[in-house]
Amino acid sequence: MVANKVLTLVLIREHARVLLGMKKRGFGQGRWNGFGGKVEPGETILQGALRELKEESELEAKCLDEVGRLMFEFVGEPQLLEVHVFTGSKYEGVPKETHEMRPSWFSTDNIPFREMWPDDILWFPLFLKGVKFSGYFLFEGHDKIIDYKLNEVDELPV
Ligand code: N91
Repeated sequence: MVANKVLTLVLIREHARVLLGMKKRGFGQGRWNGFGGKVEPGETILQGALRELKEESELEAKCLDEVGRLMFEFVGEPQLLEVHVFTGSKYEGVPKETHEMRPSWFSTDNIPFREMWPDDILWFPLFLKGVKFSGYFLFEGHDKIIDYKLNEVDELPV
């Protein structure tokens, strides 16, 4: 059995806007993403989320809440991606372009779904509604979802 790869995804939300970053390299390149990445050995998932946010945007979040848990499977790849979705609205700093990401604020009624991962249009409405959610997406390649489950939940799995 292969262990899941644990990743974080941070969506900074302020009033009616959300901060996304255009991924300039690597996995997800050319798509607007939240900020995040792999959790390193020795750090908690929350510490990983705070670190990746700082590395990719130069923002220091004062508080992050976990609001979603998404599992991604890619046909032909044995390892599942276990993505912990965090949000927060209190931070210090000004979003800056880094070697990884070009940040930009988007109005919550103008999220650029056509330039995002195809699952985002399915779960973002739950995120924007402010409820917790849990999902599983099976991808063929990086553009096609061939199966999925998505639920609003009271509590995220531990
Ligand atoms: O970053 C955002 C907003 N979404 C996101 C969706 C994904 N679907 C599959 N993967 C690997 C994703 C990463 C981020």
